[in-house]
Amino acid sequence: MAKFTMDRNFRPFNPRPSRPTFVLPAGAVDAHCHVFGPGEQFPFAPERKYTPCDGTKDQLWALRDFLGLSRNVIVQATCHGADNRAMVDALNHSDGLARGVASLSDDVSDEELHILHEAGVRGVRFNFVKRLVDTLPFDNLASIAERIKPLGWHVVIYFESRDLEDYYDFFTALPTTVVVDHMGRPDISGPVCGGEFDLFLRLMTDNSNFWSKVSCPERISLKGPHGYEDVIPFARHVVENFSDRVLWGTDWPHPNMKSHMPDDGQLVNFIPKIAPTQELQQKLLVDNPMRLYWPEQV
Ligand code: 0GY
Repeated sequence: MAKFTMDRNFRPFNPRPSRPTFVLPAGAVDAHCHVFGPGEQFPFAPERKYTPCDGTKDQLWALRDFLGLSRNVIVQATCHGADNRAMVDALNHSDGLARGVASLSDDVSDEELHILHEAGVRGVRFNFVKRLVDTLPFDNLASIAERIKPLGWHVVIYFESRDLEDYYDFFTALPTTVVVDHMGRPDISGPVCGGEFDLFLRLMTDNSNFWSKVSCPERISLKGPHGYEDVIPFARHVVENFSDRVLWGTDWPHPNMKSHMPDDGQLVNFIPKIAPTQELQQKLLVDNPMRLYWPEQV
């Protein structure tokens, strides 16, 4: 049985988050979270760039219930490579309350796609963050996108803002709905409008098949753990301008956080700052994720 030791600089998640003061609407979805292992049961991938602590499905359900969430979208973490077994096991033990986003190799079989779909996978993630993965060539990714399109799946893309220009044409040629992780990791030292963030806003404005997660203020903030105030104008602008195409998630168990480990209760309290009305909160937390991940129940 494989034994894994978490990287020395890997920060484990906060086991005792605060209880949020913001009361989530009924049916709220955490649309970006992961499971890690447990490594002994679901080994981490040989090609991984980090070895995390375990973050199990039962711990994820406990967090969901504690925060007042109802459902999860579990995004395959890079430490598991294209071996989706830990994520699929979580989906299969979720009583239908979790859906998934997989990582695929380009030789994935039709049978495997069928099994993933049956388990509740509704998207594939293409990751362009170099510290996390060796990304497949564009041609291979394009052929994966063509394969998953007939299943009604979407593509989730994770990249850093400085790379968007290089990837723009590839992204906009994708044939499905495309969901951007964490607003494309903006450099928020610039302005919301009139600086580097303009390219991301153009991507969203000119391409109605693009959605964005307004998640991870803890990764984007330049100020650290005390409220993430500097992220608010960026995330709020995205929520207000693309209200039917935004998603929110905790990003639990928060892989590779170096500066601090966020308090998940505080992340929930951040929501009304970026989605200040009940109508926006309902779209961000319930209506949008339900339309994308549980359309048969809408
Ligand atoms: C995130 C962010 C990160 C990690 C991963 O799959 C992953 O390993 O996505 C990161 O290190 O920025 O969305 O969880």
